[in-house]
Amino acid sequence: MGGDDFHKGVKAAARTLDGSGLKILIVHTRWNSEIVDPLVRGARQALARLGVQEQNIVVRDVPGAYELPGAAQRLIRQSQQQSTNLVGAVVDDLMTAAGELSGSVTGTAPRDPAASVKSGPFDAAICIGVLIKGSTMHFEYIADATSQGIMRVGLDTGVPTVFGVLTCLTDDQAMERAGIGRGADPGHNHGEDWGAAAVEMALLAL
Ligand code: DLZ
Repeated sequence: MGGDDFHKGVKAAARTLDGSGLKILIVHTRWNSEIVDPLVRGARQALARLGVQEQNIVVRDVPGAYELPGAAQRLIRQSQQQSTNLVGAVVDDLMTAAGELSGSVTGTAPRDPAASVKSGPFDAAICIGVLIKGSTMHFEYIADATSQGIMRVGLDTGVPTVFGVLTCLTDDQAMERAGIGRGADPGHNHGEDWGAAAVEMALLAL
């Protein structure tokens, strides 16, 4: 490893990723919002580039990084519970069929499946936040709890949950990783990688 051909960061997936059938949750913090907001934008841009429909991206915010795992778990569980409501699903299907039938009878255009909100649970989630070390031990405790918590959300719910939390020693480190660095090179927006990771993990199959 090393030398001019060394590629730091994630190599693009070998297979084509089609996110057009996916529903993705983004939970982000309001702490450090000047850095978090560009990261959220980067994630959304990657999702759009991979075909995820705008209406199938649900975005919620929480105060700080410590709240990310609990919020993500609650929202994922809600989406899973809603989709196990079989009566609702059957009614939904019947309504769709009736709408399409009436469309064909009246001559109006059939429903465009690409433009509709996908029902069912989230296929993946992305937790986005920025922790910047201060002069106390707060950083260590929150970073540890948040990273462990986000891992647990993914394993316990079965929904891939991307760790989109920067844990930086300085403001400049965080800004460079959000693509808004103050130097000549603004850096790379890691939110783009997180969006792509969510689609890749949602589509993971044998
Ligand atoms: C308290 C705190 C501190 C000191 N630093 C950050 C930070 O850099 N990034 C962040 O997202 N949140 C921080 N918080 C807030 C905690 O994550 C949490 O919101 C509060 O402790 C309330 O539970």
